[in-house]
Amino acid sequence: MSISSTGRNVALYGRATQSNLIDNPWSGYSDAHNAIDGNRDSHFHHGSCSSTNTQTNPWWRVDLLKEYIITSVVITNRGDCCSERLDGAEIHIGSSLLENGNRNPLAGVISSIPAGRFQTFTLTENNVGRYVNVLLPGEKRLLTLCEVEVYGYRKEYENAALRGVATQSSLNGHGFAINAIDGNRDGRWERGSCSHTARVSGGTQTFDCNGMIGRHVTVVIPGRAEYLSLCEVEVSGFPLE
Ligand SMILES: [Ca+2]
Ligand SMILES: [Ca+2]
Repeated sequence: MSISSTGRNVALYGRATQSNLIDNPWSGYSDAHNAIDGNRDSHFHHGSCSSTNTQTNPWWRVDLLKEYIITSVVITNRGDCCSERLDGAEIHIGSSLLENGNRNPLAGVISSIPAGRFQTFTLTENNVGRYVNVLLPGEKRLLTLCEVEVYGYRKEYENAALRGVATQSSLNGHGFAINAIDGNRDGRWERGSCSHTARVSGGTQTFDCNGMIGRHVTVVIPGRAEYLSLCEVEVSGFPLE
């Protein structure tokens, strides 16, 4: 799995809870948070899996604290016992807490995951949400999850250039490179918000980059001796977290 195309496991920064906690000597091993501890260890007695009690419609939820566009969910099943218990579990993603988030749109269904294995659910729809729930519908069900990884990126576009660093091939007067990323579109050279030279047109043009991924944005006039003056360069995007 390429981090650059899927984002980071944002569940690691979230908070987990579940419908209840198993009521037996193993309860100390079964906290909801065990499913987002970054550990896929599937042996229940190693203490890195969550577990509810046997009940009707048990559920588990991670609150990502912010809304994300979620590209995939990776679920690790218990390895030492009872792998069939997870069969039929539903993955719900959304930003509502109605019925503890279990009414959010259905993003996938676990048909069966072999003992101790993980399964990746790649989400092709526009799955945006703050909450990821795993709901096990039915009576007398017990929900155990050894790890739930949620890959995605932040929803909001922002002008990423404002947090960047600018440089240029040379300097003319007070046309510092940083003037083109100061958040000010003012095109009047004398007001000190343009880079490099006084040759200013005043127009604004938007270029659609169609989802390109990158760290550097370069503006170049190729092949001839020329001045390059930029009053503002805004880069709309979101960080691949
Ligand atoms: Ca775990
Ligand atoms: Ca500017």
